[in-house]
Amino acid sequence: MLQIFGAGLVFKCDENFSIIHNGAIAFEEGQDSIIKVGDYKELCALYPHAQRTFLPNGVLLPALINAHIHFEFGAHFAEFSYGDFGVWLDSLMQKRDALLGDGIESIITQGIKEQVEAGVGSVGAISSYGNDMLPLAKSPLRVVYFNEAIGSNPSAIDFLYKNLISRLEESKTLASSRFIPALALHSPYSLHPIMAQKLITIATQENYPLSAHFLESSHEREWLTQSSGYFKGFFQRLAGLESLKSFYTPQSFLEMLSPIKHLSLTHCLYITEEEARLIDKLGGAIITCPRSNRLLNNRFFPHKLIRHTDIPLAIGTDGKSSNNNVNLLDELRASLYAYPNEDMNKLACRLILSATLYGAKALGLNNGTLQEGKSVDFALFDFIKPLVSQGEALSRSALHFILHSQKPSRLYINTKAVL
Ligand code: MCF
Ligand code: FE
Repeated sequence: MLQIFGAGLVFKCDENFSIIHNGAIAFEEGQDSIIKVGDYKELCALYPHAQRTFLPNGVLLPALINAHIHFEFGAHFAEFSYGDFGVWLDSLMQKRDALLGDGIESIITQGIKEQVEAGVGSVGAISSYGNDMLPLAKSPLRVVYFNEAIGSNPSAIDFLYKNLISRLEESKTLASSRFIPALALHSPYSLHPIMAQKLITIATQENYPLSAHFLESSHEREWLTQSSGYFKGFFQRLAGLESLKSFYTPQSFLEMLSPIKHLSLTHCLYITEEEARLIDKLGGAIITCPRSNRLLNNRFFPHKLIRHTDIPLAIGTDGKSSNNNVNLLDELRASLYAYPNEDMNKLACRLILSATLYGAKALGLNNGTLQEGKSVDFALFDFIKPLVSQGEALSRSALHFILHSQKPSRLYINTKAVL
């Protein structure tokens, strides 16, 4: 059965942030490929037998993409300390075991529900332990499932590597167009190069998306460039490690990632312009998590760093260990207030692209934009009044969308109605 979904405003989420007034998309049920995007009336004339839905006050846009989220970190309430990465990490290490107690399933289910109810269709899920694998595979979400590797102590590497490979193998048995196995290197300060190299080889051979936390804190920059500061004490306390030297420089870490096709680096709060150019050369994406960055590092990603590059800037909520919730619409709202020197309407358009087009680029997905041939992943939000009145510029609707959107009235993922 052919379906037409339309709205008073359609955000195509292409590079120019084109908006169609009274637009629509057409697709065949069960076929994950948009057939046509255009004027609602024209589509109705073209496909007279299609089933139609039209919301005159609504906004139709690609289902949102939360490019970086940890579903496993959520079993706590007001337990972590914020304001500095070292203070946060110490508080996390102290409470780590308690985080993974009973009830983890319901916490993950709650996180999935929060995604759907914010209009999120795809997630980049960073999995530290594998507890979120089955719930995510069974969920309606499109999931790029990043099996995360961590471990700097050479004596533990064998065990940690085997554990990671068994998680990866399990995730491969669940692979589908909606569940994509992938790999994550936790960060340059926490992963031994032997393990990193093995995983990069696997990701390259199998064409897995690969993600890493990168230069999130000033402490990380100090450790990578001078092998001193907070992390020196951290490793001494952790394992009494002998070789108290960083495994990489920022540059050597990035260069090691050069064979990866779908590369994303999360946070990047402390990269230099030169490192940004290198990320650009590698074809990498950056994922920013603004509320987490404010809480842990007192900083927002400086947009000027990537102004002269083609780096896609995607957005994520991070996990509940560094946020009050994992609602991507709240993340967009918070971001509006993070850049007081930027033009508000232009910023709003860019933020919506970071949650759609650039999220898809970061994760290597065929969605995030309403265009023929793209996946049938879309959200339809309804409002009590149109977001633009007659004679006003359509582009002002992006800001009002971010301010007022709560829960979509329809959400389709992989051609299936989820809401
Ligand atoms: O992105 C934030 C902050 N930076 C690094 N790691 C995490 C974040 N949220 C959760 N984590 C997890 C990470 O996956 O923390 C654990 C790892 O399993 C401990 S090491 C910081
Ligand atoms: Fe994270």
